[in-house]
Amino acid sequence: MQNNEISTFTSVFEQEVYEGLTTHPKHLSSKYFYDEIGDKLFQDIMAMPEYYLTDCEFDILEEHKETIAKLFGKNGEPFSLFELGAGDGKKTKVLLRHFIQNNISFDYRPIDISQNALDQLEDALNHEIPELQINTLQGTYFETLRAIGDSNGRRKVILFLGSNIGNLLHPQAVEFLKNMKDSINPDDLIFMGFDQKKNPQTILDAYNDKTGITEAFNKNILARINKEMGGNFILDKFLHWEVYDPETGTAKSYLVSKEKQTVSIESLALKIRLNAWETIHTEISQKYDDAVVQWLAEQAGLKIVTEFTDAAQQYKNYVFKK
Ligand code: AVI
Repeated sequence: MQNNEISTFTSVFEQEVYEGLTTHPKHLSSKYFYDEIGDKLFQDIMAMPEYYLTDCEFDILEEHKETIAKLFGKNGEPFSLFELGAGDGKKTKVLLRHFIQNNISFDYRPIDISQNALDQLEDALNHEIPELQINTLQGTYFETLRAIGDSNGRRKVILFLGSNIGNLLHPQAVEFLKNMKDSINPDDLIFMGFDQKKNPQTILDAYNDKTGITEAFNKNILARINKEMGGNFILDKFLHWEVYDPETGTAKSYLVSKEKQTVSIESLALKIRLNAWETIHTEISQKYDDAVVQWLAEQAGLKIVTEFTDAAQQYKNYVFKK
C-alpha cells in the first residue's frame, strides 16, 4: 500500500498488522494480544505454576512491605500512588492493605488502557478495602504519564510491576524510562519489576506451558485479526514457539507456519503468503541483571535508590529517582 493510501486504515492496529505482515521477517506487536479474551488468558498465565514471575513479585511485596511503606511514605508525608497497567491489582493489594492498616496517608491512582479493567478494579477495591481513596485514570501510558506530570501537589510514587518493561526492546525501554523521569519531581519515586536472568529452562517453561495457555495467548493475535479485520487464519496451522538466548537475556515468541499457506485479511484487502516454517515474531520478554538495569537507568537519567528481591533471586523490584 502506498503512503497516499495509508488513510484507508481505520486503526493503528490495522496499520501495524499491514506493515508487520508485508515485511520480512514478519512480525506483530504483543500489545495486540490483549482484548477481553487476551486479558483473561493473561490472568490464567499469571495463575500458572510455571509463570513464576507473579509469585516472586507477590513474595517480594509481602516480605518487604514495611520497608517499602517507609520509603514511599517518607517522614509521614502524604503521597499519590500511581500504577501503570494496573490490571486486577492482585499484587498491589498487598501494599494497599498494609498502608491502610498502618494509617499511611496516600491515595491510589491506577492507570489502564481498559476502562473495563479499571471499573472492575475499583468495584473490587471499594468492596475489599473500603477506606482506600481511589481515582482511576484511563489512557495509554504515554497520555497518562503526561497527566501524572501535570498533577501538582502531593509527592508521587509510580508503580510499574510484572516486568512489563520486558516487552520493550532496550531503546524503547530507555525512551519509556525517560518519559517517566520527565513526569516526576526530584522527591518522587518509581518502583519497577524486572525479571532476572536465570536457568534458561525455567524461562522456557514459563513461556511454553504444557496446558497450552501461552500458546492460546500468542495465537489470540491471529484470532483478533480474524474477528476484527475479517482474516481467515486457521490457528491450528501455526506452532507457538519460544526461544531464549541466555547471553542477551531475551525470550522471544513466534508463530511458525506449519505449511505453505495463503491467508487473506478482508478489511486490509490483503493476501499474505507464508512458506512452510516461516515465522511471525510476536513478543519479546527481556530478562535482566543488575548491570543492564543500571545501564538502562543511566541512559534515562535515573538513579537506583534501592532494590528488593525474592529468596531465590529470580526477580527484582528496583526503586528509581531522578
Ligand atoms: C505482560 N508481560 C510482562 C508478560 C511477559 O512475561 O512477557 C506477557 C506474557 N507473555 C507470555 N506470557 C506472559
